[in-house]
Amino acid sequence: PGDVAGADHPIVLKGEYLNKAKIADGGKKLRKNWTSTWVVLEVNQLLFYKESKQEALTGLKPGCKPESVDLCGAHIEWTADKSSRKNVLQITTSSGNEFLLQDDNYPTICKWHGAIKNTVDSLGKG
Ligand code: I3S
Repeated sequence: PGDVAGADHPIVLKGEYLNKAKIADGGKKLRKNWTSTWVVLEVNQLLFYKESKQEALTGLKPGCKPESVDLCGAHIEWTADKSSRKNVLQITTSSGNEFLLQDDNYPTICKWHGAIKNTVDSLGKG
């Protein structure tokens, strides 16, 4: 089973809670709704779990799947104008999905920005 989210791909950055808002789906703008999400970075995708326990259950419990974000062809950038919050980064996928990730702790969000950017760049080199 090649594409089962969270099952087969090496983890680059282990789970941590970040604030997440999906602001567009397939290019269509969505109403912003910030939620705290358990985020895991794998070599080719970002996974959003509702809670940390859900990561442990994935693979054990059918249907217990995270939301996955394909990083191939994606863009990541800091944004100051999509939110009044500080330390906000934006990920735009090749399919036109847009996500904001935020944490009040700057070193925390910097670490995620750097790791996601490295991943996007390495996938780009193909
Ligand atoms: O970009 P917006 O629409 O000002 O984002 C705010 C809204 O999502 C708001 O929810 P309501 O539209 O239900 O009021 C949130 O409570 C705010 O947090 C959003 O603004 P920030 O600046 O926090 O991203």
